[in-house]
Amino acid sequence: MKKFAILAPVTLALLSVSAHAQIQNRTIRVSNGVNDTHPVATGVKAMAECAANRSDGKLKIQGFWSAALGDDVAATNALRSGTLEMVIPSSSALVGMQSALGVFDLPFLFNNEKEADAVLDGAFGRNISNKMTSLGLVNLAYWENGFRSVTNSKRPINKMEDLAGLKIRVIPNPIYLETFKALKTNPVPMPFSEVVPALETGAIDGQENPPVTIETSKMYEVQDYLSFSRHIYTPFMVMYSKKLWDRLSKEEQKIISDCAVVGRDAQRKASRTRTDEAVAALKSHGMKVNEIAPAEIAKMRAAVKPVYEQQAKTIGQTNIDQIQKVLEGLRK
Ligand code: TK8
Repeated sequence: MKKFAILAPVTLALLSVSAHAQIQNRTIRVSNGVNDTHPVATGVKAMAECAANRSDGKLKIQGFWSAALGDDVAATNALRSGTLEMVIPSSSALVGMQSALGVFDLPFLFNNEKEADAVLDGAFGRNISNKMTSLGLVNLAYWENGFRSVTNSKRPINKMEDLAGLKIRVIPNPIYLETFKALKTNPVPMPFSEVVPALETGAIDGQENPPVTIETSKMYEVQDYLSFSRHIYTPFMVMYSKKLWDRLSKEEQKIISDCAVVGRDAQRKASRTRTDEAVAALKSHGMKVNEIAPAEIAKMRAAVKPVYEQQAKTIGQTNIDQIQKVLEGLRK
């Protein structure tokens, strides 16, 4: 008893000294494919402020934009080899590394953002995040890219048949390819950083992305029509290099993972408030924007339904069953 009474305060003092020393001066680079005007920049700013506040300015998170450190795949590979700290890619771009991520690309899977948030922030999302660890990646949070719609330079898409024959750039992965084949387009897979130049030269007729990405990437300069297909919801993943993560102290890890969630909330809020503003801006730049009648969307849904079965081998039937079960539960 006596010994404890003397030792306890000493131990406590030592603990608090070491806790302080466990936060070092660090610059943490975070790579992005989108521009610094995208809502992701709002999220990175919130994440960086949070990390600075909680570390007395020692942890500095610095955003890099427009694929300056490489596109989604290249930058993610840099994390795997431990030469870059962080990346915020679309999950869809990484299906070649982790095929289970394809589950999020199933067409017309989510009905709204609320469903996406519940799935991504819940047990299903965590289970998918855990699958990234063996690849040398620590997923800290899911942010929002959003519901994707089709743009092109030829014609408005009012009915499913209007898509036929259009050369549409897709994210390189089999779920996108098969979805856009089922819609009778000519899908052309390429990394995001090549899309605007390819639209400019006319190598492709169109592409598909959420309105905020279309607007912040200035696609209105090279595209005439935006038609709201809202065919796939894409999350962004906020990942840290596992090699470098393992060199951080527990305190540093805690700050960065908490702040990725603080950033998430700011990012999703910005993404949602800015969607309508982006559409208004696209119109003011001369784009023709149209809704697609529900009956036509229903036809598209039916046309792409076989993709669920066709891609089960890639994605894993269990993953498809699990996510549908979660969604059914949410829809009750
Ligand atoms: C940005 C990409 C992009 C995505 C795509 O790095 O490739 O179309 O939607 O926003 O992740």
